Formats: sequence, structure tokens, C-alpha cells
Amino acid sequence: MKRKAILSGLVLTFLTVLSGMKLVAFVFAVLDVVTIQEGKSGGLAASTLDVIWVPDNYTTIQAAINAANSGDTVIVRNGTYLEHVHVNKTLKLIGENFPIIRGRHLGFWGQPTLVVEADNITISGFEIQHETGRPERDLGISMSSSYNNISNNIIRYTLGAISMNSGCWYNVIANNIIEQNGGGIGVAGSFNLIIGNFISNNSNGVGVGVGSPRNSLISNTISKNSRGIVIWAGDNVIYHNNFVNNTGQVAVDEGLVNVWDSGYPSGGNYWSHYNGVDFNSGPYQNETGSDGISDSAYVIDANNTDRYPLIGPISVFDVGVWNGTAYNVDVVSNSTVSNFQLNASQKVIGFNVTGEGGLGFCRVTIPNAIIQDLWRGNYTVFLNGEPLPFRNWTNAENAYIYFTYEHPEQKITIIPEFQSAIILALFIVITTPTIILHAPSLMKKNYADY
Ligand SMILES: [Ca+2]
Repeated sequence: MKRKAILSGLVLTFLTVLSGMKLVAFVFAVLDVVTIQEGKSGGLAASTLDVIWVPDNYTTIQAAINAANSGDTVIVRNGTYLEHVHVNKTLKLIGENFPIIRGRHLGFWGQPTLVVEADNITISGFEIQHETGRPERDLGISMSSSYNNISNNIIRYTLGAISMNSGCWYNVIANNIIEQNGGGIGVAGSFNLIIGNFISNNSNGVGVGVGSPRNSLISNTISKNSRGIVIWAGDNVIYHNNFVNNTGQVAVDEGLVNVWDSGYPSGGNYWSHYNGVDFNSGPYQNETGSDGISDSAYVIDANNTDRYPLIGPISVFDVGVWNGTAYNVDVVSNSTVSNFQLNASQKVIGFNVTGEGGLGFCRVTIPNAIIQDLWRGNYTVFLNGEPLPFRNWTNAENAYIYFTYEHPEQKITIIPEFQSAIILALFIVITTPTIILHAPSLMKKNYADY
């Protein structure tokens, strides 16, 4: 029975990672598992532990991996580890406070700091580097397997931060910071999900290789790379990404067809160089009234069109798990969005918007489950405590709420329609950070903070 408890704890831990909750919560979950384990074993040799600590049980990460059994968790404490790490069994490799794994240049180019070779491996919470810096000579993570989860890492100074070899399926690459590498993320295979990453100052931000269809790239911020995204395959889906000031934003090999939006009103991507206007709305952009989506499509080439380019960058806020499902609230805006809060007990979503003069706009995307839970489906928008006119759209998943205001600075709150301004007054009075469901962290997916 104890063993069962440990396993279910680990499963829960894995789901927690998948659901995008914060690393802190994740490590606590693992600590719970350790407590159960110690209660049972009273201190066994490390090779029989389900959770192995580095350097407590083994001084190097590789030694811990070598001693681990498939299904174990290896937790690495903060520090700098000068290693090349080879993960060839199903493990969870978890960093505590971002330990650094730094590879050495061994004389030939392309040596990875981390090799991921078995399926169902989790790598989370590390800073992965290569010692040589620029010019980059060696890889960060080299992957040749499937069903892996690479999340909440920082990867710098490598020839390629995350590099898939052909035939990698169903990998999740989420919420990583990938900067100052030769290549950012190289996708090779299918059904991989690249989501919520910040990819900047690399040569190529993202590359999708030949013969690699059906991958999804969603809600990444891809900025200041020589080339934002380069695609040598068709039938991939790319939406809700911010393409910002890349020397070349996008390149698709000739004749290949990819999908660059998720329909209306969900929309496509933000392209910093694309100056679309926004006076109209609707699937055909022929109805009067703005909606945060360009009135004209962004044509990449004859086979690739973003039908619904976002008119401002998208920021994604993790609002936690509701009835077992992890949700985000997205804000598309030409303002800087800060102090985002979702207060479930007060039934309020609030944030600040700032900008340099002129008219600001927001398009807030809120999952229907939250709209129902918080507001029984009926909500209203306030600007500095006064009602603000808004327009809204709904599809099967979300409500999309659009409104405008004058810059430079305003406070937005969305509250239940059927309740009075008393709630709003309460919300304004209570400013303690404890009401923030998920405190801002290094990995917060907020465009404005990056
Ligand atoms: Ca429009």
C-alpha cells in the first residue's frame, strides 16, 4: 500500500508538471513523496530509493542516474555541475533552484550537455549551458525519444538548445527560457508540443525539420533571433506566438502548407513588423467594431497565411487548476500588462495597463469554465472603478472580451455583473500578494516582463 501511495504521488507530480503549475509546488510534491519513503525504509542504500538526491546520495548527476531504476526521481540541489549527462532510462530529473549543468568542449563540435535517450523522461528546473560560450560549439539537450517533458529550464550558450533527432513524438517542450544559442528548438518528428517558451537572441529561434508534420507551436515569444522560425515541413500548427523583432520573422520551404491561426475569434500570431489595422470584426472582418485582430490577413507566402493576426502581443497568465484542468487567461494588448491577479474568493480578475499616450486596447481570453465558476456566465468590466463599455465573443472554449481606454495608465477589473461595486471596493482595498493565485515567478509567461 505504501508503494502505491508513492507511485500515485509521482503520477500526481508528473501531472502537476504537465498542468503547468509552478516549480515550487512541484518540488513540494516531490518532498511529500520523500517523506513517505523515509517513513517506510528508515534509510536504505541509494540504489533502492525511489527518490535520489544529488549530491546527498551521489555527488554527480550521472552517478545518480546510473544507480537509479526506471521510474525513479533524481532531485539535484542548487550548484554548478560540470558534467555531460546521459539519461537512458525513464526518470524525472528535477533541479532545485536551478542548478547549472555545464558541458565542456571535448574537441569536436556537437557534444551535448544532456542526452535524452529513453521515453517518458522529465527534465525540469535546470540551467543548461555549455562552457565555450560564443561561438557556440556544442548542443544543450539532444533528444532521440518520445513522450518526454522538458519544462521550466534555462538554456544558454549552446550550438542548439534543444535538438530532436528524427522520429521524436509527443514531446512537450514548455515554459523554457532559451537565449543566446546557435539554434533554439529543433523539432524533428510529429505531435510535439512547443508551448510557452521564451526564445530570444539565437541564430534560429525554432526550426522544424524535413518530414516533421503535425507539431504544435503555441504561445511562445520568439524575439530578436536572426530567424524567428524556419520550417522545412508541412501540416504544422502555429498560433498565439509573439514574433518580435527577429531579423527574419519566418521562413517556410517552398510549397509546404502550415496552419498559422486557430480560427476566429481565437486568432493567430502577433507579428511585430506587420502593421494591420483594426476597425472591423467577425470571421470575415467585415462587421463594424474592433476586435484585437487585424482586419487583413498576414500572407507569409502562397501556401501560408495567418488569417487572424493579433494586433498586439499576447501575454499568457497561469490561473491554476479548475476542476482538474489547468487554465490560462490570455491578454492581447498594445499596453504593458502588469500585476495580473485572479482572486477566486472575491470573484475578480484584475490587472494594470500602461502605455505611452494614445488609445490602449485589451482583448482578454478567459476559459468558459472560469467564466461560469466566477461569474455564472455574466460579467462586467471596470476601469479605475467605473463601468467600461466592452464587446465580447464566445466559442466552445473561451470568452473573448475587448475594450479600449486612454493611456498612460489604468486599472482594469472584471467582476460579476450581478454583484455590486462593493466587491470592487473590497478588491481595491485588498492589495496583499496573498490574493494572487499564482505569484509572479521567473517562468511567468508574461510577454511584458520579458
Ligand atoms: Ca479586426
